[in-house]
Amino acid sequence: MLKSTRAAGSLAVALITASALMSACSGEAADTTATVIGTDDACTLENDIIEAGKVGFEFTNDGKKVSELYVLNGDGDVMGEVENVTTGTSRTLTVDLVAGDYQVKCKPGMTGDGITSDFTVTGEGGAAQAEPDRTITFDAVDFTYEDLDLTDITAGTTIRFEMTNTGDQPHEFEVLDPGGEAIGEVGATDPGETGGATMTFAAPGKYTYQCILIDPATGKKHSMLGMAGTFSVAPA
Ligand SMILES: [Cu+2]
Repeated sequence: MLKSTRAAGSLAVALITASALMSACSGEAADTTATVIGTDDACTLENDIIEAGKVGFEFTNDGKKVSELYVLNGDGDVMGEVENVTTGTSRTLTVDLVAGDYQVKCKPGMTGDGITSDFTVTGEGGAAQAEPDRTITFDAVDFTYEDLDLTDITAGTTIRFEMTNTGDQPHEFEVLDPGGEAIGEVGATDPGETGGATMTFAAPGKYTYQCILIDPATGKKHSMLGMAGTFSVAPA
């Protein structure tokens, strides 16, 4: 893939390295900001080479549909997401990134495969994702998660999830913390495929998991058809 944006001058326009610019709307201070403009048929990242560290992706939805923004690593793992970004509004997604190849993905209408843009992270900064303490392997079928064992998780644990789709529709596995914020997800995974994600359970409490892809036959989210549940994370 051609990465022709070598001209540092044009990068500086879109890349603003000033923590002072980060507003209080994002819990985490970013080292760098990057701008993503989503429409109903495009997902435009204004710079495709980004310095390693905490990157604040300022996502503006210029489309007519409600949208989402994801950041994916080279393995296709979801590194972070913001959902329910309505027309004409902006949200910031802050993700800690080490050097490597990544994608941003906009999902207008919050369904389907979404639209991606590639980018590269360079430099020495950033914190690598925590090494998993263990792996939980399970299946997704239409419309339930099979062999999903979410018992005995304590706060501070990092878990690798591996989901194999043995159903007929794409499925995802999104986890929300006790405050309702997404902490990670196995992104939409096609039938016959296996998707993965690594998530750290920072706080104890009641977590939720769900698949909110839409069933074409009923127009309902899979979560309403059985692909949802809760589990407890015990204090460390
Ligand atoms: Cu599903």
